[in-house]
Amino acid sequence: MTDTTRRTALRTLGALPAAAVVAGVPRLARAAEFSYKYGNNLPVSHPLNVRAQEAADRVARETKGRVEIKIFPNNQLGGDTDMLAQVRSGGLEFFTPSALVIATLVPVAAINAVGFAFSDYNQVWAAMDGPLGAHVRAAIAKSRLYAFEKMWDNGFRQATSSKAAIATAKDLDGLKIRVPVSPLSISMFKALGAAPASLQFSEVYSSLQTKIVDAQENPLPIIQVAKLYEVQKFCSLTNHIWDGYWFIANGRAWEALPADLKTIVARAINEAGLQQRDDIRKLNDSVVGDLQSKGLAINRPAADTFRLKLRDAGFYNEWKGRFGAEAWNLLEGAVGKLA
Ligand code: X2X
Repeated sequence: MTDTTRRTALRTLGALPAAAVVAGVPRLARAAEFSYKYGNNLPVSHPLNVRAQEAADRVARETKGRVEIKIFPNNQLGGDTDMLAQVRSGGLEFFTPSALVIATLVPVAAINAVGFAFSDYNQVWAAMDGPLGAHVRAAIAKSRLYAFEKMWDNGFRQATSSKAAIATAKDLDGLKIRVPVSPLSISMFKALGAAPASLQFSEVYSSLQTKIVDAQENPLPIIQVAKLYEVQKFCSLTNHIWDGYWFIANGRAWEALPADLKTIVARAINEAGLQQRDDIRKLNDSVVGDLQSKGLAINRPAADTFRLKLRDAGFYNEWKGRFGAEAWNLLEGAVGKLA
């Protein structure tokens, strides 16, 4: 290839939708034996998409083109609720719902999101790579979905607002805050006195812009890549929920793969997940300065007023009942007594 034809080829590639660029590998003359679609709700620049693309490239290489994974980022295939329906029906083979979102189908999956449960990443990964994660994966399998072993990181969720900084639980009184389509998030923000509304992530930017809601809550890397600083003024580092993504596959599609290909795909996805966790940890350290420079006022509230209000409102006892003793004991085994 001459330089000019390479440049032309690259320009052509650049003009195609991301999903048509298969794993950075030239299209083989022969179609892949297993051509799988993976959808997610995040912009392409988020580490989840960067690492997923690397995993897809690796799968294409190591299976010699037998397995192709095409990525549809940024809600191209619809919002979370739509993608969850598609991965169940087989219209989509892979999806990464947040634990909050897959909990609309597998309720116990929200257990990692109990408010103010985890205090740091050591606790998070010990639990999710250990008995608590195994418990949730077994529950996901009952819905005929396969959950890969390693969860990917979304992060500790923080609150942003166009109105005022949140310093104590009192500041949440009546606050119109967007939360994901997640019963646990609604219950928690109601217990805290706020007025939460469930919206899919695909609607967050515009609902803040048009003031349907005044506040939202997400991990810092998402606030950054989704440019929420353009429509918000305050960012309060509440760390109220630790949230992660389950990398899931349609059960039938997963079973259709021969064992040797399953091994390659699982290794590529799980190892990319570990790298993605590292990316998020590093981003968490660097992103605060970037968000400040883009105009967000940052504050760091203490957890005590929030925890107390949740306890007084009966939030922990209610969810202990809803998740059941077995799951709750696994959570408390990892983080200490909550209820
Ligand atoms: O919808 C959200 O806020 C997000 C992107 O964090 C989830 O996937 C739950």
